[in-house]
Amino acid sequence: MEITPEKQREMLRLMQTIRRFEERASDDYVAGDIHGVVHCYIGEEAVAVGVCSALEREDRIISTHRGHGHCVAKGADLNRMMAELYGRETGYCKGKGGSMHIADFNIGMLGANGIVCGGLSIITGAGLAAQMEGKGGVAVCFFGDGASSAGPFHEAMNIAANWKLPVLYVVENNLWAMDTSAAEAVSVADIATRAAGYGIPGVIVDGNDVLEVHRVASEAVARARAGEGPTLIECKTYRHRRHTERPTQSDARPPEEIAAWMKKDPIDRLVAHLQGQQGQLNEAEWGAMNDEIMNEVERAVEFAKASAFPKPEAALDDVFAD
Ligand SMILES: Cc1ncc(C[n+]2csc(CCOP(=O)(O)OP(=O)(O)O)c2C)c(N)n1
Repeated sequence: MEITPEKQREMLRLMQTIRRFEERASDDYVAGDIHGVVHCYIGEEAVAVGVCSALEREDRIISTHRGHGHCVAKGADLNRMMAELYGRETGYCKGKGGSMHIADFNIGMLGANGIVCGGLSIITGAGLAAQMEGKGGVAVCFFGDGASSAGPFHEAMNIAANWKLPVLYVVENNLWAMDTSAAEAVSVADIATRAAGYGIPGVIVDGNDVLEVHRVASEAVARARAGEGPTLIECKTYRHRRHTERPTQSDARPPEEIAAWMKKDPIDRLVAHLQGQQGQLNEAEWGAMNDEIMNEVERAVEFAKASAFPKPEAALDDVFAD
């Protein structure tokens, strides 16, 4: 299906929003204004945006420790996101969750998750819920190559395949799980081939090509809505940054590998594509879009800084287990 220039520009805006939001979050984290830990999605924006732009607001997604991109792509509010990173009571979790625990059920964002592979079982349940609701909803799980070797991945794939649940399992294969390379730790060259073990389609896509990701995701969404069951989509991509933004964070990746992937930047590629199509995006429009995004991020930081920290007496509010 044709992706209109308007939709492509919207995808670009979302990808650039993720990037600028995270660049600022990283700076503020290093400056000591944000506590906990920040994992950046920079370099992988085409996956979240390509997939989420194939979804409806009611469709549900679940994310990982590297979750800001999925939140933005699904329509989360930047102010509340930044306030959460800043630990303020106006944040999505009233400032008690931080970067790895942003959720917004109103937009179908079931949450980021600090437990590697923690989202797989939850989203499979969400897929079952969507099937039982009978309204054609789908559920999408984003996870990493590292998570694809953990037990819940295989259990989830089996049950979703068996019950034909409307789920997209989207593995973001960025070649590394912290300092462990997928080449060493994953038993197959292409994680998508694991789908064959469960009798479902496995698709490999260039995860830095947002239009291709969108096309592949749209097909899987159509299958899911038609009751034909889950799809495993492997997006080949790369993170531009180290595993976390901690100044002391190690990085085992070869510099030449990083340099090669920087040349495949998903945002540069979409800009070049739009500029190549006469009149779809000129330099002034791209500059204006970027300025608007920078202002939006700045406003989110101001919102966060003007918000109060949660009160000590609220420490046990919203605690569901003890
Ligand atoms: C159950 C569990 N084990 C280990 C960790 C520590 N840990 C955090 S991120 C990470 C690597 C995850 O790699 P991957 O799934 O490929 O995602 P990526 O970081 O590459 O996006 C590990 C081992 C954790 N958070 N949870």
